[in-house]
Amino acid sequence: MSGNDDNEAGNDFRCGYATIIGRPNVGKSTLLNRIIGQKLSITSRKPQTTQRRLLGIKTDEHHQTIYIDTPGMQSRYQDAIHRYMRREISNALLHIDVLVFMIEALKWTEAEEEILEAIKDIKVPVLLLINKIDLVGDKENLLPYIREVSERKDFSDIIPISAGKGTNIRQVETAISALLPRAPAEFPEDQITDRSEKFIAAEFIREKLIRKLGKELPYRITVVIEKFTRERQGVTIDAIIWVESSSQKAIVIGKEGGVLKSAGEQARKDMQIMLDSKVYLRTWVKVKKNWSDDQRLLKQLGFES
Ligand SMILES: Nc1nc2c(ncn2[C@@H]2O[C@H](COP(=O)(O)OP(=O)(O)OP(=O)(O)O)[C@@H](O)[C@H]2O)c(=O)[nH]1
Ligand SMILES: [Mg+2]
Repeated sequence: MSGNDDNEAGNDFRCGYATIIGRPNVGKSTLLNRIIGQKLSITSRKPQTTQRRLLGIKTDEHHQTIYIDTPGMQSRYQDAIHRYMRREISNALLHIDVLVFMIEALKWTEAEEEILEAIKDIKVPVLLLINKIDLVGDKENLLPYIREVSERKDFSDIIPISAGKGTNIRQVETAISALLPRAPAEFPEDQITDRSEKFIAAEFIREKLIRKLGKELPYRITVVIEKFTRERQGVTIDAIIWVESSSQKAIVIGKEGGVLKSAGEQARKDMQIMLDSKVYLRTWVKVKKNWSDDQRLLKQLGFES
C-alpha cells in the first residue's frame, strides 16, 4: 500500500504495469536501469542477453509504475530456452496497463513486423519508443522516419530517446504514468524489484561472461548461486557457471583462467555496489550437456515456468 490516507493525493494515486518489449538488443534493459537509477537488469552488445522477466518498480508521491523488462522478441530459435524466453514475454503481456514497444532509430525490420502482429489484439495503449537517437548523425532523418513508423499502428505516443545517454527519459516516465489506472500502490515504496539479490548477483556474472565471449554463448551459459551468506565481514557467494560442453568450459575459463578471473572480479565489484558490502566470490564452471534444450534441466537450473 502507498501509505496514503483518504486525502486528495491518496485518491489520485496511480499504479500499474508497463511491459517493455522489442527485438533483441534495442536497449530495453538499459532503459529499465536508467529509469530505476540502478543496475538491476544486465545489458550487453550481444542479442538475447535478457532471459527472464524482471520488474523494476518506481514510486513517487502520486504514482507507482511497475516496469517489466522482457527477453528480446524473436522467432528464429525453437529450443527449450528460447521457448521459455517467449513464454516469459507472453506472460509479461498479461494484465498490463501500458505496452512500451521499443525500436532502434532509423531501423524497421522483419522482427518489428512480427511484434506488431503479436500485439495487434492488445487492448491497452501502446507507446512507441525510438531508442539510440544518439547514433543518428543527421537528426533531420528522424522526422520522416517518425512519420513513417507512426502509420504502422495507432500509438498513444511516440518518443525518440537515448536510453544510453539518458535523453527524454523523464518524458517517457510522464507519458507512462499518465496512462496508469487510479489504484493504490502494490509494492512498498522503497522496493525497486521483484528479484532477489541472489538472482541479480548470478546475472552480474552472466553479464560479464557474455560481454567477454562470442555471440553464440549467451544462452548456453547460466549461473546458479549455491551459497549466499551475509556475515559481519561481508557476503560470501559461491556460484556455479553451467555450460553445455567441455569446449565451452575451456572458453569460459580462458587461457590460464584469465577470462573467468576477470569476469569474476568485475561481477564482484557490481555485487559490492548492490549489496553495499564486501563480497567474497568463488566460481566453478561445470558441464551439463544440452541443458538449454532440456525442459527438465531448465527447471532444475531455476527457470521456473
Ligand atoms: N548508442 C546507444 N547504445 C545503446 C542505447 N541504449 C542501449 N544501448 C546499447 O545497446 C546494447 C543492447 O542494450 P540492452 O539494454 O542489453 O538491450 P535489450 O533490448 O535489453 O537486449 P536483449 O536483452 O538481448 O533483448 C548495449 O550495448 C547497450 O549499451 C542508446 O540509447 N544509445
Ligand atoms: Mg535485455
